[in-house]
Amino acid sequence: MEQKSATKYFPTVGDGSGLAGTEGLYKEELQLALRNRGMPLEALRYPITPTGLHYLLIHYDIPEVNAEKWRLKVAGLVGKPLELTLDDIKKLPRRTMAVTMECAGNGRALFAPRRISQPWLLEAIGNAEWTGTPVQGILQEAGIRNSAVEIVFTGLDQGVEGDQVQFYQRSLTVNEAMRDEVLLAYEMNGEPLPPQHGYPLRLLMPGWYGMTSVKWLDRIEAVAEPFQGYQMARAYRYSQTADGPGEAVTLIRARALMIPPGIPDFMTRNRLVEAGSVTLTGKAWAGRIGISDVEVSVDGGSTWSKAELGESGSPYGWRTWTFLWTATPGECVLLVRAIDAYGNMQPIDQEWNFGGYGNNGVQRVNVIVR
Ligand SMILES: Nc1nc2c(c(=O)[nH]1)N[C@H]1C(S)=C(S)[C@@H](COP(=O)(O)O)O[C@H]1N2
Ligand SMILES: [Mo]
Repeated sequence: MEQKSATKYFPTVGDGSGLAGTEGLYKEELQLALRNRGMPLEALRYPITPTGLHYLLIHYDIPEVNAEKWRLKVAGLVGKPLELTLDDIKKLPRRTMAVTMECAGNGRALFAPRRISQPWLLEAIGNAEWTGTPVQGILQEAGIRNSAVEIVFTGLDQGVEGDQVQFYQRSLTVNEAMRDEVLLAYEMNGEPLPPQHGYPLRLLMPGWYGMTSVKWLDRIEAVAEPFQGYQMARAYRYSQTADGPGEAVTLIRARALMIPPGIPDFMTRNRLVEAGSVTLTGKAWAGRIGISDVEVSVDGGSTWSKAELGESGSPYGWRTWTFLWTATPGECVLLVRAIDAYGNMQPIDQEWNFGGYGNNGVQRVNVIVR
């Protein structure tokens, strides 16, 4: 299924290790950063992220799709292979959900050394409202066979990665794919998906890091063996080395983020805040696990206090937290951390891995109070 190539087509960026030190940024990282924008952290103020502020991650090119001609193919170990039009899919049971999406590479550029790739700091997030139909229904209609162990989702976008020519592909076990909340989504925030978010149809896997939510879906295939494509076997592994197998990256780890208070310095983004009462606020999430607490430190991490948690609206969406701070003149570092329902606390520094995945180390905001 995966198209292997023995050819090395393109030069390597950097010294060949795949890693970069803490100084500077390669032009190629900047090129990726300009294609894949992040959500400015002040947009944490919106309960539902406006479409134009939601982060983007596109490995290759945004494919051109003619929705009239487009069909979703459902194939492999099924009794009745399907070819569905967008209208066919829109007639199926419809569900709308707010879902926090986060790229597995969020925090990558805060690791030292860092993997040469999309250099996210903290902004690879968004919480849109997605509408679609459960994957479950389509697999049942196609008559998925008992011999199927995984479902492979293939996008229309093709590129070269790790010297392999490939379509973007990810798989899920049948059990995960059959969960109620897993959608084939055709609307974002009440509008048809925009090109950059997967028009006309994408997978939406709430609670998992974003790589699983395959955009520009072309086909869904039930298979008898765990799928070993590049994006499963090579990328998205927690590993200490470039080629170590490591553990698969799956669920979103706990994270809280703060709207940087006051006003920014243009260059450093450090903050200037007026002394007095300041309401610190932001959002917190932990994939499908849910948040139990959010804590704030206004003294660089020496002491922590509980923040107040808002309603948990959607089980897969973020929650608001707030904390009243009496700011006194001087310099300080503000921190915020989330604890998930299993008691996992965001670390100050997350354990390093080669790909730069799952770095939920706490946010630090440098502030001058005047
Ligand atoms: N077909 C396809 N699907 C894809 C990708 C891609 O490059 N191609 N990127 C994945 C990654 S790594 C992430 S984080 C999310 C980003 O979704 P968004 O751009 O809608 O925020 O889409 C995922 N789905
Ligand atoms: Mo991602």
